[in-house]
Amino acid sequence: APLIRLEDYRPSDWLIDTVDLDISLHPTQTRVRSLLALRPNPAGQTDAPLVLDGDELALKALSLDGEPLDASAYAAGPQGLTLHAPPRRGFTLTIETEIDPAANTKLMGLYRSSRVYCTQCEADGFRRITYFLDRPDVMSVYTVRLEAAKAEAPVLLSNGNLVATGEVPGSDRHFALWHDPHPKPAYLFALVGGALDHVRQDYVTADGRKVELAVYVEPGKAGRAGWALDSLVRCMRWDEKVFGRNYDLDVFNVVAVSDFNMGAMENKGLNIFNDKYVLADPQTATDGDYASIEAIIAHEYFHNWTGNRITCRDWFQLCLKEGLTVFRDQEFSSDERSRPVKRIADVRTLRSTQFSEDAGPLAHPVRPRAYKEINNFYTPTVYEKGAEVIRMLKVLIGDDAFKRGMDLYFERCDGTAATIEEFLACFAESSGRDLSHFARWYEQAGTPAIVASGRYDAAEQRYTLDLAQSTPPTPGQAEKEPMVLPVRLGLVGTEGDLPLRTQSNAYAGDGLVVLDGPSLSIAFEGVTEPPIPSLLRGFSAPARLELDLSEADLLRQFTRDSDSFNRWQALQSIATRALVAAGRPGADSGALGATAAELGRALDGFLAADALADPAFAAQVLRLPAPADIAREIGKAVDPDAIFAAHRALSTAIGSALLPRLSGLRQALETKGPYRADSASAGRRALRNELLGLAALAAPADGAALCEQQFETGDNLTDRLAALAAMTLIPGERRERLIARFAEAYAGEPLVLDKWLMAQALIAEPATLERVRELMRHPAFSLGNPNRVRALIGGFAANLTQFNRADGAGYGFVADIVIALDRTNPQVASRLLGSFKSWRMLEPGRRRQAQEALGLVARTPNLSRDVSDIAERALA
Ligand code: HT7
Ligand code: ZN
Repeated sequence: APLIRLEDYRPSDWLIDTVDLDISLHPTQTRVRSLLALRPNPAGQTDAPLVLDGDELALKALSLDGEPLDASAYAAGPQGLTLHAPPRRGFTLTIETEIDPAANTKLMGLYRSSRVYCTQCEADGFRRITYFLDRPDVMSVYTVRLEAAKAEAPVLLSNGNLVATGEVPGSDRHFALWHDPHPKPAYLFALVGGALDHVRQDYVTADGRKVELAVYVEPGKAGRAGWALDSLVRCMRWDEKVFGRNYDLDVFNVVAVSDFNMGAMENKGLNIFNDKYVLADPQTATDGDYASIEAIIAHEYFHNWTGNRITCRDWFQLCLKEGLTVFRDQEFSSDERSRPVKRIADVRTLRSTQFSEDAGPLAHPVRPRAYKEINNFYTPTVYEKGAEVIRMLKVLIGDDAFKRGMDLYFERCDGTAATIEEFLACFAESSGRDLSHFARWYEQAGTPAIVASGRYDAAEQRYTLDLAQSTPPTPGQAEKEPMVLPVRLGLVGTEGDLPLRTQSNAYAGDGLVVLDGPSLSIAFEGVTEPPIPSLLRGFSAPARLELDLSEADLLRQFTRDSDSFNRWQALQSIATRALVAAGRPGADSGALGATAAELGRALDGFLAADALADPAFAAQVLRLPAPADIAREIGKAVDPDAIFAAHRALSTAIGSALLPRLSGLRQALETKGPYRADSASAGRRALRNELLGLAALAAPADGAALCEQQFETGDNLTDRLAALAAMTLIPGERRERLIARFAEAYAGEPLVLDKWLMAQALIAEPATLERVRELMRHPAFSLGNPNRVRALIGGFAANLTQFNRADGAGYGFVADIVIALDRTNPQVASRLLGSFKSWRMLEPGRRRQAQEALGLVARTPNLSRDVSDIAERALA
């Protein structure tokens, strides 16, 4: 496959002002008639042929300005349509294609999901519906007529506003006509047709527009759509208040489908969702699901301004919409819930997904410079690191200049397909700052490391802080330049934060130091006692911090720091250090005991004093870094079994230290009355269930009884699933009984059974591989549904010890599934292959096995571009 390069970008030679689509839906023979109003682009080449994109298409008819075209005037194939000598003026083209939605297993373009017609066009799925200039900088006004059998598809939806509906005389069919006045790229086109139930609500925007909001779901599921609709209303108000953005159509529809390659899609006025991120009631969704639904509904809605009204010039600019929109949804959730707890959760995700991507062969810049398959760049780096870059920008230029920069961006770039350069120019202007160095965040891959050390001079009452940065090499970028790193900091004394005074006062008066060269030294004056430096407060830069504080200082920081994030981080650092030491090859695990005792004491004291004040925060404090985070910290010759054993030992020891207070605390945390999804209630359940997990490890017999009791008496999925998850830590008959009970209780609930599949796939025992193979034959599983695959096979691939079995059987199993799945759904297959991204850090035996499995995939004939791209880059 050819490499597509950012530097090769050229404007389109042709523009398409309007598109009139007439789509006659049929399960296997859908007819698409497309009338395009084309004209030469003044910015393009005037003598160019017209080359329209296609993918697996069959041309049925073609005419120019209403006249059928002679066969010599064009060339048409499944992958494109070329007009050799188009007129050098505006003209219309009418193209008829026929497609087979039922046969579309790639779930890109028009497909069927449980009898519902739906589309997914980002990044390049529109070309699977009709020949088109399928690139984001070609923006057109769409009018869409949909026609279908009334019985099969009583609901017919597309983008924009509904203009007309009616019967097709003399048939069992009907039609709906939609018009979207906002020019948009083809990737935002969508249609839905099917028998769907819905819930609806009227909404009036801050600028007075009446909007009909609706959430469509499979028949019988409307009772589970309320939370999504409620979240939609809240995020619309929030965007008005915080970003001054109003909605701009008369309708906003959300549709949930059960077969979807990703989480959701922001099609203009018609967001299509994976039903996992819409459907919620207390019996079938967890607190985590409620939070994800709220966040993803907001994310897709926020795209209306950051993505749709202002879209991307080309796919290299993907982070322009994705990073910014993730930042916006994170801020929304922070305001709706607890800001510090949200930040901690986001940083956990960033470290586990993005830092690991950055540390391996698939590392790439936030704005990649080249790609073979764009679908492989919807990554944690583009999304999560992209959001961190926006967050840093806000810290660097301040809230006020950030807000003015955003306003300028909305004003200046509205209706355009923009670039990162245009985005940054708005903030350079609003802040009066030169952001050219900061822009390196978009170009340079890898996670910077900050090495910090401090010296206290008691006589001079001076504390000197030395900071240095470096970024490790990544594929194609051997040499790294210094980054602009905003380091929020404080000095923590015995009574809390000390005042920050420097001789020049050039730095740090406001607790912000910008490390933008290789190193920096700052002297703080008037420091009356030896302080503990609290660096990267709120995780102010996506970097690794190396700071050698003693265990005693970290414990002190945990109790005294005014920054909640760094309080949490202090205990994480203690645990990480101990686990790294104990998990290294040939390590002596004896040292772990002392740390376990210290941590146990600290946590016991903390729970006694603070747990009920902020249970959600306490739950985060109790949760150790994941074994995979420890593996990344160790970084080479990793032995997953050793790390896992150390992790288990530390968790068990902490559980033992907390046992005496466990049952009293669990009782005190019990939520009274019927289930409520609010974040305070969720926080109490989170801490209670964290304690249940520790009980299962520290006192398995009693723990198993607690799990059984919680499962049988629990009135919500959060508690019942937590009981199952804790029970999976306790091998034996009781576990198997609860697993069976769970399946019985939730038979017929595919989204709940996904969690059941995943809980089993994550069991850290050698029998898991066989269990997973068997579960593949369970009626709840299907290789054809992405959610099922991600739950069972993705769950297994995330199981550190079992995916990375020393005998290589885990790798072989996943590789075989990738190869099989590639024939039907390359996107899901290539994401699964991404599970191999950390193979190079393993000890030699496992490394060899992983390399062999990757080689097996890479050598398979007729691989998709998606899978071959990942295999090649992983092996390079
Ligand atoms: N913008 C959406 C991306 C997306 C997608 C990309 C490739 C293949 C399928 C897809 N479904 C959705 C999701 C988002 O970030 O909002
Ligand atoms: Zn997005």
